[in-house]
Amino acid sequence: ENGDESGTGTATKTRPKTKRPSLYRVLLLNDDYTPMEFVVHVLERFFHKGPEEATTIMLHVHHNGVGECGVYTYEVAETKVTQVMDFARKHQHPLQCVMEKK
Ligand code: TYC
Repeated sequence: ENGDESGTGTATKTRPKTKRPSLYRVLLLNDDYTPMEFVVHVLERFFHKGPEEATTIMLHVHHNGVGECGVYTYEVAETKVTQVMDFARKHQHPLQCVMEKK
């Protein structure tokens, strides 16, 4: 009967609920046309990768079809996807970026 602040007579616990946010992977998809250097630039600019890790991720996507750029909460992941898709479109590259729940 503790922690029932509004006094409904309900037995509640005082422990504050800290629900952890769901996490989402942001992925790049391979295609035949986007230049490798452009993909490396995207990974550096939007995902804060250094040149070495960016190149490793780009080559992983090139060889495997898909690869992870980072893991974020929903709103951050959604923003990354929009930023990458807008940047690719602006440069007329078919690069695709998507998010998936972990
Ligand atoms: N396959 C592309 C090429 O040969 C390079 C590339 C890598 C494209 C990763 C997209 O997400 C990608 N130019």
